Amino acid sequence: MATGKPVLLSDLVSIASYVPSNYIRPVSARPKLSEVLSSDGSIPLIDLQGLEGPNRSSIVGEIGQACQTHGFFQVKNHGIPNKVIDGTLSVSKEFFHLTERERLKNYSDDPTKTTRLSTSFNVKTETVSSWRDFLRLHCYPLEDYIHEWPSNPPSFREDVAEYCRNARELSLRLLEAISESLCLETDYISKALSKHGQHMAVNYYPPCPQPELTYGLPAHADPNAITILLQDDVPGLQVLQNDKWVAINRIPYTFIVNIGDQIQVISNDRYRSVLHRAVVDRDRERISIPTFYCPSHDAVFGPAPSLIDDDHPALYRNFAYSEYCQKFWNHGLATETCLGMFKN
Ligand SMILES: *[C@@H]1O[C@H](CO)[C@@H](O)[C@H](O)[C@H]1NC(C)=O
Ligand SMILES: *[C@@H]1O[C@H](CO)[C@@H](O)[C@H](O)[C@H]1NC(C)=O
Ligand SMILES: O=C(O)CCC(=O)C(=O)O
Repeated sequence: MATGKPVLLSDLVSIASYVPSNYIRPVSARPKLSEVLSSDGSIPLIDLQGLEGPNRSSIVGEIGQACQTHGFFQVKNHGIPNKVIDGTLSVSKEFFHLTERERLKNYSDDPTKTTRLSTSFNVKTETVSSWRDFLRLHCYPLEDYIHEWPSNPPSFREDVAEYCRNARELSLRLLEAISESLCLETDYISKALSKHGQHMAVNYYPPCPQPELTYGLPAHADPNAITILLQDDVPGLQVLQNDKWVAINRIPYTFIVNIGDQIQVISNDRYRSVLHRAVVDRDRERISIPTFYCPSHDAVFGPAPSLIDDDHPALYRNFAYSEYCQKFWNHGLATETCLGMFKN
């Protein structure tokens, strides 16, 4: 760590006016930014206002439809106060603006650590790096992890914990709605997650002099159950829809939600865990904060029995989530998801 050479990308870029060779993707694997479609209207925006009222079944139906056709949707009137959103974004940005020495207190390249600052995706195994630094936190149960979090900026723990409690609440409401949309018991998915887990990444993408050569994060699907994405106003997320990359523009104070691999498995492929990626901006830094709502490691997954019949045979074998995670991290980020390894 004390080699004199910057460990984090954010400390390297202050001295680079070009993309160093270890960040450059082969020509065939570049983002081809000129071919990316613009988003407007391509991802459904769902109003959660009446989710707990008499209109529940129609909102549940909209959520199910979005999971089936897009694998992604946006939500408004989600119950997370604007000041919690603003506070989380601003304290996250402040963290990445602390001195290198201060940030490196949390540096580790060991992916098994429950709290760590690192760079790219998995520096130990990858051949090409990604244009990203990230702080990864475990968030549930909060009291087991919060003492490991950065204590600088001084309000970091309090602000981020408040966001985590809210994001968990929203995740649970959405998981209930998704269960119902599959005609499963309301708590079916929640029970399938066993003791539940909640992880968060605070992604920091510094400005990049040549965005067409590299990724913030290359295409991947999420291995967990459901992901809720908070982001600032700099675009960067792209989602694969009908074999074309679509750039998603943020609507202020909404969240982007996507289905992870475990819900695709439970749904026996009725719902889709869709590839997405992050590209970087020439002039502006970007912050994105996904909450990964997860099973605990002992949870066992397979298609829900009520979704299997002669016309819809079980597409996956049963497996433990711990096995899935191990395959995911060894596999690296790749355009084929890990789901193929668990097919019947
Ligand atoms: C239910 O949905 C209808 C149609 O979208 C809307 O007009 C009505 O205000 C909603 N009712 C409640 C209680 O949210
Ligand atoms: C992270 O840094 C804070 C200081 O900001 C320190 O108290 C905490 O123990 C560190 N956590 C880990 C896991 O290194
Ligand atoms: O930065 C983004 O918008 C996407 C982040 C993401 O996909 C991830 O962290 O897994």
